This record gives sequence, C-alpha cells and structure tokens, in this order.
Amino acid sequence: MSVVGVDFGTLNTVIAVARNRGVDVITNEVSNRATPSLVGFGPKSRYLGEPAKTQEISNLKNTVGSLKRLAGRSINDSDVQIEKEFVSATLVEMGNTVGAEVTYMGEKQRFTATQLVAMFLSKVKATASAELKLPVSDIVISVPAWFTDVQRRALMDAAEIAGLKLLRLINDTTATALGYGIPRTDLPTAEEKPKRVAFVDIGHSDYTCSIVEFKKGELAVKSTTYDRHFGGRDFDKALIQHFAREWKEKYKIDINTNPKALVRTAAACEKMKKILSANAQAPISIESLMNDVDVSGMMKREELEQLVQPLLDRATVPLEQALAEAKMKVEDIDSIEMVGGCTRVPSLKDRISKYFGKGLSFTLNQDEAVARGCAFSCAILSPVFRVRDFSVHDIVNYPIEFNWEQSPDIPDEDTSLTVFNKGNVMPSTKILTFYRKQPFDLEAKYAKPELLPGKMSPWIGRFSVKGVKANGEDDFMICKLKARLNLHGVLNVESGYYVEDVEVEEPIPEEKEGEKAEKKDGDAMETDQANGTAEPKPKTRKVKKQVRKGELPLSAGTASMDQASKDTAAEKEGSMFMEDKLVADTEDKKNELESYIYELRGKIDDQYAEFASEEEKAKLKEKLDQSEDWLYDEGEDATRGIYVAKMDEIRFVAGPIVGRYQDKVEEERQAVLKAEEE
Ligand code: ATP
Ligand code: K
Ligand code: MG
Repeated sequence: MSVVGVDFGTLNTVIAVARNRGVDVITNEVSNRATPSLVGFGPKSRYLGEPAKTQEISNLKNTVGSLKRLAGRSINDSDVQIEKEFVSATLVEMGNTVGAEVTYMGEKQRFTATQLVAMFLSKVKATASAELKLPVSDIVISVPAWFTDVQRRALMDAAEIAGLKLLRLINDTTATALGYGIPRTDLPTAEEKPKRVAFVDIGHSDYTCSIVEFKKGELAVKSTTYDRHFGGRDFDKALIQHFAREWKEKYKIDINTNPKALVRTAAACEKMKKILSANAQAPISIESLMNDVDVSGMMKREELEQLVQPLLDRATVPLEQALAEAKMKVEDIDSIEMVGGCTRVPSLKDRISKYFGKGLSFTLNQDEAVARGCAFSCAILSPVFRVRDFSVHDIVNYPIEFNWEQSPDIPDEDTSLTVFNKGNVMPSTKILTFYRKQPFDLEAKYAKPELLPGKMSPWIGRFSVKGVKANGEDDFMICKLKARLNLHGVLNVESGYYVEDVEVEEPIPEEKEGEKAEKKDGDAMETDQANGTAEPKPKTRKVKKQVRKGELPLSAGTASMDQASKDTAAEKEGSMFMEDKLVADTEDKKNELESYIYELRGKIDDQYAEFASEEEKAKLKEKLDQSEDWLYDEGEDATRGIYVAKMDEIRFVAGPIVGRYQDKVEEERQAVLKAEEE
C-alpha cells in the first residue's frame, strides 16, 4: 500500500509519496514535478492534467480549470462569479452546485464541479500508481484553511468517486508546518518556550498566513488568516490589462474580444512576470496574436509594481490579522517561512520582510512544501507506515452553532448554542446533552455567516434523533449526542445515546465538578455541555453518575452526496477512465502499426534482403503499401482490435523472412560464443 500526499493547487498539483527513505515528489508522464490542475474534453476521450494543458488553447470551451475553487459552490456565489473570469468553459448551475457544460464525445454534457475534481483526482491516482508501481488508495489532500463544510464535503465526495481513501483533508499551511516540523531535531522541549513560525503561502489565487507554535513532537496552529483573492493570477491580470490597452492603441486589436488571444496573452504575461522576479525588465512578443498581427512590448519591474499597487497595499493585511488573532507581536515570531510560487515576487518579499522587521526564510521548497507535508500526514495516519509521532493541533476557523426546537416540557430552555468557537482546537469532539421525552431534530450552522467565503449558505446539516421517549412514568430521557469536527474539518453528529443517573459510592473528589467539567480525550478537549439542568452534587461519598443505557439512532442530512449518487458517479468515472484508456491503447496500437510498416519497408531491401525471394519481397511490399493506404484512409479511426489484426496480417507475410534472418543472427551468436570458449 502506498502513502500519498497531494497539494491540489488552483494552477498546479504536486504529488508526494512517503517511502522508507523519506518523502519524495514524483514526476508525471512528461517528467514534470507539477501537473496542471485542468481537465479537458475531446471527441473521443478526456484530457486530464498535462494533455488538457497541451490542448487548452485549441479547446478552450471544453477545458476547465480553477477546479478546487468551484467545488462545493453555487453559481450565484459572488466568488464563483469572479472565477468565471478564469475558467474558459461555460459554467452552469446543476441543482445547487456549479458545473461545466462541455462537448464530450460529440455531445453537450454537463458535469458538476465535484465530478470534475474526481476526474482530476483519478489522474492523480493513475500518475502516482504508475510511478510507484503499486495501487494507490490512501491519500491526504490539502485545501485552503478557509474552505467550509460544503467545500470540504465536495472534495471528500470527489475523492471517493475517484476510488481514493481520503485519510485527511489538511489545511495548506498546516501541511507545510508539519513538513517543516517533522524532520527538525532542534524543537524546544515541553518546558521551554515554543518556537513560533509564521508560514506565508501565496499561490496562484490565494494568500494564507498561519502562525504555528512548535515543540518536540507537536505543532499547534495559533491563527490562520487569508486573502482569498490574492495570488499570481492577479499579477498576470494586471499585465494582461496593461497590454490589452497598449495593443488596442498600438495595433488596433482588442484581445478582450478574442478568447484565444486572451489566453495566449495570459501565458506570455505569466512568463514575463516570472522573468521580472529575477530581472529589471522583460520583453513580451506573440506572433500572429489576432487578425494576423504580431505584438510585442517591454516592461520594467517598477512598472509592474505600479500596476499591482492596490494589491501590494493589501499584502500585509493577513499578517496583521494573524498576529492579532494569535495575540502576538512581530517580535514574537522566530522565523517567517515562505512557500507558494508567488512568494518569489520581490515586491511582495520586501513588504512582508519590512512588516516583520527581519529577513524571510526559504527553508522549504516553495513549490513542494505543501505536498510533502500532506505525504507526512498520510504516513502518520496510514496503518502501513511507521513514522515518528507528531501531533497536529489545527484550529476552528468559523464558529459553529447548533439550533433546536424548544422542548415543550422545558419552557426556559435555550434553543441555540455555539459549540465550536473560532480558535478552538480541531479536530474536536463535544458531547451535547438534551432532556427530552420525544424524538427531536437539531440543526448545525455557521454562527457568523459574514465570515464565510463569498455568499455561502451557513447551513451545515440537520440531525434527527430517534428512539427518544419518556423515561419510566414521565421522566426526561437524558440524551447525549457526540458532535465532532473531524480530521477533515467537517462536522458530524457521530452518535447518540441515553444515560441514566445512578448513585454510586465514590471517594470525595478533590475538585468541584460543575456542569462544564472538561476532560482530555485523545486529540482534543471534550466538553460536556449540559443545558442548564444539572443537579447540584451533594458533598457526600455517594455521587450520581450517568450510566450509558442504550443507543439513540440518528439520521443526518448534510451537504455530502448521498451514497447512491456517489456510487453512480463512481461507476461513470470508472467507465470514462476505461474509455480514456482504451482510446490511448488504440492510439498506441495505431502508432505501432505505422512504425512496423516503416520498419519493414526499410529492412526488406537491407538486412532482410538476402533472406527473401524476389516473389516474397514483392508480396511483402504490396502488403505494406496496402496497409499504409488503409491506415491513411478508412483505417484512420479504427478499433484497437482491427489495428492488432492488421499487424498480424503483415506479420503473417513477413514472418518467414524475419524468421530466417533471426536464425542467421542466432547462428552467428553461437559461433562467437563457441569461439570465445575455445
Ligand atoms: P493556490 O495555492 O492559489 O491554489 P497553486 O498552489 O496552484 O495555487 P503555486 O503553484 O503555489 O499556486 O504558485 C503558482 C503561481 O506562482 C503562479 O501564478 C505562477 O505564475 C507564480 N510563480 C511561479 N514562479 C514565479 C516567479 N519566479 N515569479 C513570480 N511568480 C511566480
Ligand atoms: K501548488
Ligand atoms: Mg497552493
């Protein structure tokens, strides 16, 4: 079994694997260490990753990017409206979730963002398993810390559809912190002051800062802040707009009216931006951009900085917030670790370094740190891998509250409670207590909708508690519900049970037990939260204890896909994957046939010449000519089986000739061996 970590980026996806020697980033089919996060659709198959990028400009309408920023969102969301600018395919609403409409297999088809992510993850899975020569299942995938329940569930569903076992969705900067912490041997002991590191990740579309405290064997995230619309693509956009204006004047062309020209300009601007990170100025030139016009231009680094001034002015906002939320000052930070492609931009480095009043660290590989952290996380969670234990305490980014209907029997009962607060440790389990005589429902939602990205609904889930009835004559049943914000950052009510108060003999406890007694439970604090009806404890040796009496069945409605839809989607993904494979195999067989024809034609008058009669030669040549004509005519688009059959036909004619040649070669080889022996 393999251990895989994936940095699922807006632009690029990096795959890392844990092996005995440590963690390695693996290369894809064209030997790149990062794969474009793109899916494309063609007349016969899909293009996933690299081929989608290769085909992009000629296949804009059927190519979808920004996959992770679409998953779990509705088309009406203000964030998705922004995303439309960066996605060349047409986005459509598909029953509360955004999808894309593309032409695939000659037909207009629609896929949800979740399905599109699943397609891409299938490719990730295939890439990893090709490199490892092992089946891939266990995986850890990174997400931005600002992802909400519905976005996280969309990714979990996508992983399942792709046939992956998602061990954890981990926040990007938390993964980076883990990758930073695990190999270090110089972390402070439990008694010492923790090492405090600010991780700054600026990628293609977003900017995240986490302040993390390290001690030997553990890390605790103290705060995570972000700007969801700050990244490399905003620099690209400033350049594109600049040249669009310039070229309108200079060449009288409007690239904004021509999607192909726009995408080609975007690619050239990204290149220019990268050059400007290391050089004072950079050229741009594109041949025949539109209307047969060749364009060119120049830009100085200072000019770019002026173009992105509004962006640069926002560059320290996440840092200020991160320190404020962690209740720290710049002096408290021991090191500032930079990751993400966009942290190579000198003006950004300047601003961030000035803000902290010290130099920045580039200890980690900027492009690979997140993926490596994910692989470490997968190694920790995987049963098949042994790794030094390292605990990860992440935090809750959006407070979550539960609401319920007031019990008819308890008129002064509260009907809502914030159960997980911003900044609480995550994962975390809390036990909710209800006094009820009938089955009841509760609902979970984000308590502060204004904190959520875009215009998301704060709704998380509805949970029905069954099997509740009066206890005895007319007493309340004491219902306990286990609410868990799990490793993925997703909320579930995992189980329900009921208890009864019984009196037991016990030594007098030293500490006063209240209704909010806290106890440690593995990875998180477990708080027993009774809603206002706990009895005072008599100061005797007899104490009332709650004894678990039975289970309460639960049913849940969340943003996850239901199992039947997931199974259907998985089946569809599986058959599309097989279809892609068949198309690729067919193409291989066709190429094989073509090369075989050329090879034989070359050899028949050369090394095979003395092993064939004139008649045989003529027959073979005729067969080759015939096959070639067929290949460029009706054989252009045949099935795999037919190409194989054509190969066999040629082999049947060529076989005896090739056989005689090989016999001769073998004879000579034996002669050489014999000569050597003597
Ligand atoms: P996100 O984290 O936002 O989802 P991502 O993880 O795909 O996106 P990265 O791979 O971290 O993003 O960074 C890609 C961005 O970094 C691109 O915009 C790219 O142009 C930019 N970039 C890469 N190298 C340089 C460079 N030398 N100078 C400036 N920008 C660069
Ligand atoms: K990335
Ligand atoms: Mg990234």
